[in-house]
Amino acid sequence: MSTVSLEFGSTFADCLARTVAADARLADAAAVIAACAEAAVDVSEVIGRGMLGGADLAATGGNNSDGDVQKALDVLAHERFTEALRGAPVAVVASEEAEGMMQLNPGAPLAVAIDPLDGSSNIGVNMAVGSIFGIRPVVAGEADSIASFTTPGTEQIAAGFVTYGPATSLVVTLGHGTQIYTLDRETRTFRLTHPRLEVVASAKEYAINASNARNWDGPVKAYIEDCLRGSEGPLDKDFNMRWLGSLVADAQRVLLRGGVFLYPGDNRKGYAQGRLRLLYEAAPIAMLMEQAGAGAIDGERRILDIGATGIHERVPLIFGSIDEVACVAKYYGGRN
Ligand code: FBP
Ligand code: AFP
Repeated sequence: MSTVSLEFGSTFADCLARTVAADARLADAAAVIAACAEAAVDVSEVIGRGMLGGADLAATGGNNSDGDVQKALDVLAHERFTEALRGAPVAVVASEEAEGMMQLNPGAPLAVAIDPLDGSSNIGVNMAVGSIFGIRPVVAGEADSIASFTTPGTEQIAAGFVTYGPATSLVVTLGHGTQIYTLDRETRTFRLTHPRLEVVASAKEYAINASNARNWDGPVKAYIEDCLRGSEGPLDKDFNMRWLGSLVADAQRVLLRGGVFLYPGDNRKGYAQGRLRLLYEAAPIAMLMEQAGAGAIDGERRILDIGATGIHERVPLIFGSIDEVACVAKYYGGRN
């Protein structure tokens, strides 16, 4: 990984400049992340005002790509991030809030997959939500086709997410480790607060929506049953459980104190591949996890090895502390 040395308290702009000085090939991706950071500051301010901002951010409107009802904040975040990406070297965007790909700057080198507002069910109840993005090269001569998004996640140059929580934080990787920047609201500047994340290899905390237990895939059912048996079962330790209803917030917790997150496939109609999207949820989170020494699989395959066949494709997602992910893989019949 990195030889770039980044210091606590440095501004995000300084850290990007240092990273690009060390590897000039990252200049375009750095410009895209800088644009996302600017949009995130605006979205954070809107969220921070809540109902005092003059609009109900949870008000429902149209439907997104999946037929989900869109909330006002979903639409606002989509528009703000799209506007920011238009000013960056981005040719094409795949957003959760748009059915087809959006062509932005013909000839530009990068493709961006984005969930502008993740954790929609938390809007309106003052709980953490986020934004997630993954940045890939445009496949030469294929800017108009899906080709730039069907390559495996290993092709991502950079990835990140923003958590709009008690503090707003920006979690990023440009392939040189994973860092967290915290928003200084007074100066509207992100500053480095976690220069190099290293997720603990083993932990005793899992995150899963337990209300779906009767519908889960067999291996996940068996794994969680063993977690519940605690130190009296084969896993030989007592677990704690957390579920925030927001992938970014759960992912940030896993990055900072370890554990494992699971959104498996289940028997509900439309959930055979779980709920989360490969391009703009699973693949960026997987890159951030791997860059912090953690793992991400769909049960049998490494998430970053999977290529999408459609921009809104779903994938079962299990990520977190490397030993815990390996343990879940064993329930799927893996050798690890
Ligand atoms: P949205 O795309 O509607 O925001 O949903 C994604 C998500 O909120 C994830 O962030 C979270 O992990 C998951 O849905 C929660 O799903 P469930 O309601 O099934 O527990
Ligand atoms: P604190 O008093 O330590 O803040 O804990 C209270 C609390 O966090 C409460 O807010 C939660 O509902 C509850 O603990 C969660 O408890 P579990 O850890 O048992 O899930």
